[in-house]
Amino acid sequence: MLQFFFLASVPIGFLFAPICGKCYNNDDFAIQSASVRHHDDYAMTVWEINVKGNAGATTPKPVGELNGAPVLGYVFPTTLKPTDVGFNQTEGITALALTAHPDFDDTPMWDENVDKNFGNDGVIWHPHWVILVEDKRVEGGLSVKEFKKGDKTVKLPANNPGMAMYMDSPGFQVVTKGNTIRVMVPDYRISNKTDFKFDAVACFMQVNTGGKAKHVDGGKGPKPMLGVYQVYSVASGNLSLPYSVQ
Ligand SMILES: [Ca+2]
Ligand SMILES: [Ca+2]
Repeated sequence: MLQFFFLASVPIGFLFAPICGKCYNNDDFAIQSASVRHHDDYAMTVWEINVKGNAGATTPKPVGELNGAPVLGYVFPTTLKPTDVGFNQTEGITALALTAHPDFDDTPMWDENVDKNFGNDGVIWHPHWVILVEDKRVEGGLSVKEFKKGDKTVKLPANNPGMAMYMDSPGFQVVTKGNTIRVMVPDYRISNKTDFKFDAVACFMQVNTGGKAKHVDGGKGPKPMLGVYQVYSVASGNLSLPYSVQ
């Protein structure tokens, strides 16, 4: 009982971590190589990122709110077209982002931790299709492309979480083991494309829902809904998307 009162009397701020992008820049995000291999027998590609440390072992500490919520990601920018994965044709880079974010769940159709609650899986590494665009409002220089709610020209894949950005939650299996994080993508989910190029990026992102959000850059100026604030490592070193599917 004493312990209960002690916990209950702790100001809420102490239960959550301060927002910190640099804190997560460790070997778990130091990319050493990346590959995408096609497996004829299973009609799928297996996408892998190898890091110096333990892939997926570091996840963000919750900050207790959606606004400013931290998101860590292993991202594969590709030369796939937005239409290959179910979006309308639009300018930007089609990327498969493996993410973890304990403050919110954006996979209402999936229950990745298998506890029958579909709304509590944000911290489990899971994939998103996103369209990335250049964005000078954030230090990482990229954000997920947004659109005006109700824009009739916008087409999103079936498992999009209903936000006004080019994002889908495709539900592909993600596995972390040792220094590797991998995701399995059935061929039909990428329009049977096996001739694309790709790169791999480890980065820190943050959500902005408007109002007074705390961002790692001090929150100067307007912010994107989901922006890249820090790039930890890039497989190619220069984001040239040099790698081919094997
Ligand atoms: Ca979920
Ligand atoms: Ca769950």
